Amino acid sequence: MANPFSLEGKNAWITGASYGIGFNIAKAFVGAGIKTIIFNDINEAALERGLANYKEAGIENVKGYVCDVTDENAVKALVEKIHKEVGQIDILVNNAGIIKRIPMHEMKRQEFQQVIDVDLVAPYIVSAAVLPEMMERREGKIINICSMMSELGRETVSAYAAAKGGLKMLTRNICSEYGGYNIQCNGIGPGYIATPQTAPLREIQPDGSRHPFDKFICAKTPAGRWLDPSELGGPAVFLASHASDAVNGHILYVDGGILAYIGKQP
Ligand code: NAP
Ligand code: GCO
Repeated sequence: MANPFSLEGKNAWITGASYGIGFNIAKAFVGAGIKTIIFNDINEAALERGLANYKEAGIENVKGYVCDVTDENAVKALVEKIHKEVGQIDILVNNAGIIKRIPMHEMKRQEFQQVIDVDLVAPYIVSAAVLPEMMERREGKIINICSMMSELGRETVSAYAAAKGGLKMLTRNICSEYGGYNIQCNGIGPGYIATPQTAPLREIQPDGSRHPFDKFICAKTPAGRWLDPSELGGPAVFLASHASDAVNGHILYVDGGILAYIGKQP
C-alpha cells in the first residue's frame, strides 16, 4: 500500500523559503521524498544566501528565483517560468511574510499597507496565479502560513493580525471555491517560533536578563518554551500529502498548546 504521507514525484513552491519556517518546511518535504523544492526571495543577494543554505543542508533538488511576491506581474511571469523549467506546481506554501511592531495610532498608512500586501494580498496573488494549472489537473495543495494572530490580538501588531486573520478566511474561501477541483487549501498556524522574525522578542536585555516577552510567551506555552522551526515540518508534510486529501479549509495550529492554555500563574 502506497505511503499516504509520501511527496515522491511532487514539486513544491515555498515562497520566501531562504531560511526560517519556509526553509524548515522545505527540509521536511525533502525528507518526504519531494522531487523539486522551488523557492524565491526578493533580490539576488538574498537568493544566493538561500541557495547557500540549501547547499549546506545537502539539498540539491532545489530551484531558486528572484521574485517579490507582492509584484503580480513578476509572480505571473515566475509561474510560467517554473512550468517551463521545473514542471507542474503540485504544492504551494504561501510562507513569505513580514511583521511591523508599531502601536496602531503611531503606524503610518504605508507601513500598515506594506504588511497587508505581503501577508494577505501576496498569498492571493500567488494562489490565483498557480490555481489555473491545478484546476486543469484537478489536483493541488495550497498551504497558507497563518499565525496565533489569526485568532488573537496583541499590542503593536494590528496590521499583522488583520492580515493573518484575513489569511485564515482566504484559506477557507479557496477551499470553498476550488474544493470541487480536488484542490485542498489549508493553513498552518505556528505558535511562537525561534526564527529571525521573532529574534527581537528574545533579545537578552542590557542587564543580562531574558526579554520580558520571552518570559511571557514561555508562560503562555504549556511546554514552557519557544518552538523550533523544524517542528512545523511534520504538519506541513501532512497537509501537502494525500494523507490530508479529506482535510480542507482547516487551520492546523502548531502552537504547543498556546490557544488551549490560560497561562502559567506568575
Ligand atoms: P522570517 O524569518 O522573517 O522569513 C520570512 C521570509 O519571507 C524571508 O525569507 C523573507 O525574505 C521572505 N519575504 C518577506 N517579504 C517577501 C516578499 N515581498 N517577497 C518574497 N519573499 C519575502 O519569518 P519566519 O519566522 O520564517 O516566518 C515565515 C512565515 O511564518 C511568515 O508568514 C510569518 O508571518 C509566519 N509566522 C511566523 C511565526 C514565528 O513565530 N516566527 C509564527 C507564526 C507565523 P528576505 O530574506 O528577503 O527578507
Ligand atoms: C509577535 C510575533 C508573532 C509571531 C507569530 C505568532 O510579535 O507577536 O512576531 O506575531 O510572529 O505570528 O503566531
